[in-house]
Amino acid sequence: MQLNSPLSQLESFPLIKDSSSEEVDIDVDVPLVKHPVNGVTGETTAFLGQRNNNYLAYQKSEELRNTLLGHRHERHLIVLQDFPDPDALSSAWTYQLIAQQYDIKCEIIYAGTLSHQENIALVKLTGLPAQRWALPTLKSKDLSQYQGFVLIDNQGTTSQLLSVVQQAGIPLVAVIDHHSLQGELKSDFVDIRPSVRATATIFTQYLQTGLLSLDNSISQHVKCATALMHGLRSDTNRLMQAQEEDFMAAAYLSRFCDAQLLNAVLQANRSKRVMDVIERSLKNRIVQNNFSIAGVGYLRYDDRDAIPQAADFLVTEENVHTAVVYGIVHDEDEELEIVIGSLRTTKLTLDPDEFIKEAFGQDSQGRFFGGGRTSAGGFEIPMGFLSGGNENSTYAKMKWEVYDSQIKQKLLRLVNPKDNPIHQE
Ligand SMILES: [Mn+2]
Repeated sequence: MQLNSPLSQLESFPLIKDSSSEEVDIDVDVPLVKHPVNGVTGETTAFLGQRNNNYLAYQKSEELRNTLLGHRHERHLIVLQDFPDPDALSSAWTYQLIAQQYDIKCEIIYAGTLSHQENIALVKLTGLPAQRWALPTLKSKDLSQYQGFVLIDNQGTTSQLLSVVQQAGIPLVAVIDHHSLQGELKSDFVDIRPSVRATATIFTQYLQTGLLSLDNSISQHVKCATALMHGLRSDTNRLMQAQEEDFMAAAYLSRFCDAQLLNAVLQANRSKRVMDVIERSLKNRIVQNNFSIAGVGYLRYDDRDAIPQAADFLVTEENVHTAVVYGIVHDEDEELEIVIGSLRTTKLTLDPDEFIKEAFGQDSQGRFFGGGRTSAGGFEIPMGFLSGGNENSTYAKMKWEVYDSQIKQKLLRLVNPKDNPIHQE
C-alpha cells in the first residue's frame, strides 16, 4: 500500500547518531527557523499545517533523543496518573523501551489502581510492566536510586506521586502529554501537544522517526504496538474523533498490531459493581440545558473507573451533549477519600479543560483540580480532614450531601446560560 501523506516520509528516517547533524531531511519549503517551536509548550502546532506537524514531530524526536543521551545509564521513574488509562500505560511502555536503548532503566508507577476492566486485561494480556506504588508502601522505597522522573499522558496534576518524587529531590526529565498546559513545569524535555488526540499518537511518531524500530519477530514489540493501538483507539472514541495524525499513527501501528490480542483486551466485561454505579448515575441524574449531571455517592477505590464509564453512558442520551458524573472514592486501607469526577461532551464548542477549571477553580497552592482534553475531562478534589469516619452512616450521608450540593452548585453556575461566563455567544 502506498502511503501518500507526508508523515510516511518519516518512516524511513534512520536514527541520526550525530546530535550536531543538521540534516533534517524534510520538505525543503518548511521554514526551519521562522517558526521556532515554543520549547515550553509546543504550542505552535495549533497554528501550523500538516507539514509543519511533521517537522514538529521530527524535531521533538531529535530533542528527546538528545535528552536521553544526556541521561545514559540512569534510573528513572515514569509517573502516571493515579488511575492510568490505556493511552498512558501504552505510551509509558513505549518510553521505557525507547529509553532502554540508552541504558536508562525506567519503572512505570502509579499511586491508585487499575480499575477499568479493559486496563486490567491490557496489563495482564500484554505483560505491561506497570507497578502500583500506593502511598503507604512508599516508605519502603529507596528513592535515592532514581536520577530522574518522567510524566506521560499527565502533567502531575492527577498523580499523588508528584509531590513525593519532588520532595525526594528527583528532577523532572521529560513531560509528554496531550492535555492542555496545566501550569509551568521545569523539565529537560517537554512535548505537550493539545492538538493531538492521544499521547499514543505522539509516541507512534517517535517510533516512526526512528527512536525505536519495531520488529514483528519480537513479541514485546508486537504487544507494545497493540497496547498503543488500544490507547489510541480509547482516547479517540474508537477513532471517531481521530484526526489525520492519529490515523497515520494507527496505520503505522497496524503493521505490528496483534488483532486477536486487541480483541481479547476489548472483550473484557464490566463487573457487577461497575454496572451498579452506572445504574446509580442513571437514577440520580439531573438534566438541564443539555447537561446531564449525576452524583453517585461512595465508591470503592477499585471501582473508580465506573465514573468515566457512567459519564460515557449518560452522554448518549438524546438531548444531552455533556455529562458530568462524580462520586466519593474511598480507600479503606488508608482512610483516604477523594471526590472524583468525569466529564464527557459531544459539543464541539465546549472545551472540557476550560469548563472544569472554571467550575472548580484552584486549590490553595494555585493548582487546578483537574483539566481536560478534546471531548473529555476529569477532576479530583482531596477531602483531607473530612476523610473517613464513615462507620457512622448518618455522618457519611451528611458528608455526601454537602459535597453533592457544592459540586452541583458549581456546575450549575456554568450550565445556566443566563450568567454563563464561558460561552456567551
Ligand atoms: Mn491520553
